[in-house]
Amino acid sequence: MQASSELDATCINTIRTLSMDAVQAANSGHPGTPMALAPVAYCLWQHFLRFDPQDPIWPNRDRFVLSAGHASMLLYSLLHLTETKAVSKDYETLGEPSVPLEAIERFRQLDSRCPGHPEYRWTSGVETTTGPLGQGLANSVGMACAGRWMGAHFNQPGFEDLIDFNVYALCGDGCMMEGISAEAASLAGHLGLSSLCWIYDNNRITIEGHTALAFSDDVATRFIGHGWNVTRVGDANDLEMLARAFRTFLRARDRPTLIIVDSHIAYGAPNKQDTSAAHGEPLGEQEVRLTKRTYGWAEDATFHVPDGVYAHFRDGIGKRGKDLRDRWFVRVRDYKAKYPELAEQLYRMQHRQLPDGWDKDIPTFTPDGTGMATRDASGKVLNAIAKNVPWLIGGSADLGPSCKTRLTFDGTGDFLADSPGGRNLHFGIREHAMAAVLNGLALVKVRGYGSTFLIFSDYARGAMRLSALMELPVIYVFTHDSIGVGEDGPTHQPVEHVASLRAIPGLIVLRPADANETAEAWKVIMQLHHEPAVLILTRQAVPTIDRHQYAAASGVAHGAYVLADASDGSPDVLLLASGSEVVLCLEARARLEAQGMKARVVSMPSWELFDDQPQEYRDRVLPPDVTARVSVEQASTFGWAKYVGTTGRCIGMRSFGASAPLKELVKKFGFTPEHVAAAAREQLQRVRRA
Ligand SMILES: Cc1ncc(C[n+]2csc(CCOP(=O)(O)OP(=O)(O)O)c2C)c(N)n1
Ligand SMILES: [Mg+2]
Repeated sequence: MQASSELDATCINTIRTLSMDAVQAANSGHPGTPMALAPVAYCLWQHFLRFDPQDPIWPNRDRFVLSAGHASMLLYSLLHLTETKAVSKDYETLGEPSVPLEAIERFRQLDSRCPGHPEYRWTSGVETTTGPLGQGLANSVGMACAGRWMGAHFNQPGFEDLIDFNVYALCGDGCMMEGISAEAASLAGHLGLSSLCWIYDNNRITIEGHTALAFSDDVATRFIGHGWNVTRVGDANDLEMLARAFRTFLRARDRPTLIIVDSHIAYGAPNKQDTSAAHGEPLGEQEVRLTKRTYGWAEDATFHVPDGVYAHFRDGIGKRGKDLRDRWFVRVRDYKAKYPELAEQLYRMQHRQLPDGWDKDIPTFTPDGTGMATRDASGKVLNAIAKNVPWLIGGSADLGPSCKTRLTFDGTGDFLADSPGGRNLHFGIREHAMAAVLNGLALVKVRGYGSTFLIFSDYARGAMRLSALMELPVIYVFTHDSIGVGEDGPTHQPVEHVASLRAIPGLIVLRPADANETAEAWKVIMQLHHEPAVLILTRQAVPTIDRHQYAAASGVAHGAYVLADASDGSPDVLLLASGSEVVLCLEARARLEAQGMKARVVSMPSWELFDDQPQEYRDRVLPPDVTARVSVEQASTFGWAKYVGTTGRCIGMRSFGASAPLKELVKKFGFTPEHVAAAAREQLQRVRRA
């Protein structure tokens, strides 16, 4: 490789000027970092990244994550100049470019393939959505875990390198400061993820100014402490040193690599280089011209791609990527002949399909007045499903024994540095990284689940929101779902969590009432392709409802269903509940019926699924003319008015909980059959008075 060939410089300056011009045209965005990191990205993409622009979803491609998502123009410029092709939602490569020049000209405008920050599923070649700093780094750890696991599972004698992709992530000071990067780095170091390479843009600038204001970590020492291989490039423009650093990474066998690159934000801008002003605002027309002059660029040319640039990328990453990709598919053909079952698994996994018979071992639970905790039912169902879905893997943030998410059947094992084929992941007490790692798994199409107590979903929320935004079918299992936790007290009793999860668009929240609803919830979840799901489960036992007496649990698929109706099918009052409060409503209903009042109990495990039903179904479950309504849920009442109306009554939590035996808590907070029945009676009186 020629370190300073003119063509290299032209390509690098094309990335820089496209980025400057796009930000200037949009009159918003972040020009400085793409300008500084253009040589780093160029060196990586042109000479190392195993990526085929013609087929940007080839399964064994190296992943490139731009964790510093504000530098999005860097990625868009690369996708444009490498002529990366668009891929349809059905995984078909389309002939058209993913990022045409017009998209760059319309950076940050409505419907442009170049939104403010990179968005997965919107722009082909964008491997994950980034913008919230640190998330991309943690995603990259998940991707590397997925690669590790897939290698252990799919690579076979004669096919030892079928899955061996590397994962590169580019980050800045902001990513380094965010706690999630520390969680993720600690986990990656522990697992010895040698396919992982982070590149840290050490420009010492953030929005408020010099990092001296808020950051003085010795990053190298910190990462050595995390068990990483650390190397340094003193000048972001030194292609030879950059190449050497990447080669050092490629030689690493037992640990991840951090490359610290010293750079100058807005490199080449005479008045803005090394200033925070270059971080998040356009350079200004005049400064753009002056910078172009520094680069030896035509000052009047905008969005200019000089002759030979496309061809140079075609000859570099284009040719190398296509050769690697084509050779890989030839190997897969041979693999298919030799290992047809594994090849079939790989295909289905990549297309988010399930194996035939995936649900055949899901148990049905017999009616039982004592019943079992829904977390226990979930553990049994999860194991029954995982037995038949080999690429369903997951774990817990150190609460596996409580959340019942451990896979216990033969051949599961632990996912560790020296046992990468294990299916039980151990995230350690790192909820935020756990959720982001799950996103990383899902981006590589490994089906992942993670568990903790519902209360600690707060610690994972930043990444959960991105599961939803990226439309990834990640599975969250959150147990200890309410004041049902009892003696642990208000620090461990979720109140606002269910409502706040329901508020995330696209996230399917399920809070099943008993063991059979839990089984049905898992069935729904496994069949989701583009939605993450949260399964909210009890710590304490709840009765297993007699489905001969009451409606079938398969109603869960509709989100809400009539569990027990008024004897004549024409109720005076509706009792709506989810989870552990459903049986409570059955008891209240019996009391009301004994007093001559006709009540219907609606089990409502999932608002999102119910809201998706046709109006006719929703009206059948919640007849509009029955306005006497009571909702019962051991959580914030926020949102229930949508179903009970402004005249209905919500029984729920309006304060934090308390530390006491559950028996006392249900009395204190009104979760007793007497209280629910009394509320229903009041509702009936109100309606009769009206
Ligand atoms: C979680 C999160 N917090 C805050 C922001 C807003 N933000 C965007 S970039 C940035 C500064 C980042 O500094 P650095 O990573 O050093 O990037 P540079 O300016 O060097 O490109 C901030 C605070 C964000 N995107 N994400
Ligand atoms: Mg910085």
